[in-house]
Amino acid sequence: MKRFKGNPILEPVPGHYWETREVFNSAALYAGDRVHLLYRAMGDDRISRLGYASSSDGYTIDERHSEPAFSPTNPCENLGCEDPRLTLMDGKCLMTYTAYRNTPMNAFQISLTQISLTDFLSHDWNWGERMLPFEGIHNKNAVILPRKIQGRYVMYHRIEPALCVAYSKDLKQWCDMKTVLHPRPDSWDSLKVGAAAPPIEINEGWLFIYHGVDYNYVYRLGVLLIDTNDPENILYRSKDPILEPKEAYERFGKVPNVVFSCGSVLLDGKLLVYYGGADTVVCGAEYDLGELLP
Ligand code: BMA
Repeated sequence: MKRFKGNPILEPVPGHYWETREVFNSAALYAGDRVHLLYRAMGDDRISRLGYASSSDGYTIDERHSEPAFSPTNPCENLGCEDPRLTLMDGKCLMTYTAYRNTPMNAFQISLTQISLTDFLSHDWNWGERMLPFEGIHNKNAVILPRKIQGRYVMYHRIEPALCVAYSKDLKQWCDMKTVLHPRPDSWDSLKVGAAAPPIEINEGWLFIYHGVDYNYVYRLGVLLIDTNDPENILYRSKDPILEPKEAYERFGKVPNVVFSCGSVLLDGKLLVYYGGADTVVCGAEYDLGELLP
């Protein structure tokens, strides 16, 4: 495990009203020879919007927009759109995120939308309909597999405290929900577990980074390997975390002791993992694929 030398790679910008306070928890997508990041940003109004930045090598940001790429529009997200995850499939970018609202009381749920890859790459933010796969259910951390299995989309999501799966033919109706991963007693992931980035297909199966929380509310990352054809069959779960808060930018910030990832890309045999440090900055860490696979 190696943290990027340039960490943090994104910090708040005092001149941008929507990202003056914190930037963190970034989705990542590799397309058109670039790594694209959509990150969660907060300003003085405490509402989460999504900002856009990109990189030609994955390590250094060489493009960053001054306006958000995605902002709340629905009443059910009037407190913000949080923790985006992007999946590229059939020329479309599917985006899942947490819709957070304060009416009639504070509540969060998963929302799902999409944009064509062409619009995404030309930064024409023509996002489609915002759908609520499990309307009214407190749920977060949804990721969609980049390939259908037996004709159905596969989503992992998190109903506290466990990681669940659900299936859909049309992205609207989701069914066959099941729990696939529970917290482990006396471990770094003893309180709750949830998806990090959407799983990546490799020869051995689906490489799936997940987050675990312990009773001290320390957020760490671990790794799972899932059966290529059976999303419910977990072949491997790392005993130890692969990344935990150690650096000052992970230990101190709005929420201390947090590494939280929503995006990773596989580039030249290296997994680049983008993560939020202490809910305040965007960072990166890399792994040789061989290191991650026991
Ligand atoms: C989770 C989410 C993340 C956040 C994490 C740590 O519940 O809200 O956005 O990074 O808590 O505070």
